[in-house]
Amino acid sequence: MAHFNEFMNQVISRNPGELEFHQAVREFVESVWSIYEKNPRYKEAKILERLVEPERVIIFRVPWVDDRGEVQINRGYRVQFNSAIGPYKGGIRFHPTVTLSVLKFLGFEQTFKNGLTTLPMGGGKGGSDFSTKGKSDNEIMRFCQSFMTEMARHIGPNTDVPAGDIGVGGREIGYMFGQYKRLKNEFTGVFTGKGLTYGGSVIRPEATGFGAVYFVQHMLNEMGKDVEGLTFSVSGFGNVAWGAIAKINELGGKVVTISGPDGYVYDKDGIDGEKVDYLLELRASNNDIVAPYAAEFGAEFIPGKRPWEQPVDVAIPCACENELNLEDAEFLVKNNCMLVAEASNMGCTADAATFLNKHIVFAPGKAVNAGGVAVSGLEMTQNSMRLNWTREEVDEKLKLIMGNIHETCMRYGKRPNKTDYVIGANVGGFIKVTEAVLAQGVI
Ligand code: 2IT
Repeated sequence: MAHFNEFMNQVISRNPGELEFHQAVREFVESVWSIYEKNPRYKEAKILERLVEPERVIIFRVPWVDDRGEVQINRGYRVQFNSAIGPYKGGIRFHPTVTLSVLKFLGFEQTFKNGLTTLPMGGGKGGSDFSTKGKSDNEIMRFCQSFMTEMARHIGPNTDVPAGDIGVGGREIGYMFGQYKRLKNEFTGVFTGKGLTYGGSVIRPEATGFGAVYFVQHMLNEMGKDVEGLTFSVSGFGNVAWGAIAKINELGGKVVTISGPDGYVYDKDGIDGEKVDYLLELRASNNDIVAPYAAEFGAEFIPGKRPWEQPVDVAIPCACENELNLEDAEFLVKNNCMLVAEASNMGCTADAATFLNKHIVFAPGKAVNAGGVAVSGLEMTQNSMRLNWTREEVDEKLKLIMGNIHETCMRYGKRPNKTDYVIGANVGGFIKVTEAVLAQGVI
């Protein structure tokens, strides 16, 4: 392990202060280190040293004018992490917590996640410290246009294909896609998550949540169990939570929590029917709070807390990185939770993930949430073919892909009494990307 520590020290000193990036690299490299050590082909080519270095990082000024006529300045980024297996692919995040470190961790994770999907997509991520909270539609449009005015010169349907992420949904994608088309005078599949009237794919909004639940279904089946009759806690109230909740209901499970920056909602009767649609209204309101749900449906609202203190069978973090810490993990295990699946990227802190992986069944974001980017890949295919598949066709492909990712995790992570999904996902993604990097020489 001495060499591992040396390797990590180098990563830390080359990327000072980038804590989220260090965390993502450490978790990944820990999983693949023994394979790396044993394989002279990988070592001589300095594969790991290359994989932790983004191919390109673009940082730019995003000036715009608010509704009062005041000039505002935000910072924009696109991290083009790895293009070994396809054009850079990954979302755009608009949130005040966006930093270079956050986007590098996300771009790094995205590279291996995309490798797991079996589709030809490299890894990238972008965004800005801009917040849509409290902004008018016109302000959001002006910001998106300014952001795209710079980003347009760095992306393209065969170069880099962004999508949504936290703070970037159908509305923001529409504005950015529109500006790109106007600047380039080209109608191409340069963005995924587009609206259905202009090249978007059915099921893309639901895909991350649906895919996560398909993955959890496979995990449960391995344990001789099923979604039906189980109780779930979910965090967040955006796209991912919404899709997951809808699918859990469809499969006969019950979801009792959602959460926001203001606290969490406990709905003992289950979040189903019109309550699920209400989540879309909450997000569209631009207020970033979940308390109104409790008032609307007579549920309990617990301010300032996270949902992991509630006893459930399965917990699915759907909000953001490091949203479930060791204390939360200990609570869950003590309350007999049997499975935690990250639908958010790096949803658990490092010590929480280690604890959960040791005591119960745990799966990391890059496997669980890959359904989102997988349907983005299917949107790219449909755009290239200039046709649209039906809901049934896309859903069938999404199910197949999630099943394949689960199989990959089993292939590399199967242990005598349970599957180590962290090892399985990291090694599966590593081998796919590494073989492509090796074949293309020192570039
Ligand atoms: O984290 C993710 O995988 C996403 N935000 C989706 C990326 C994509 O290109 O659809």
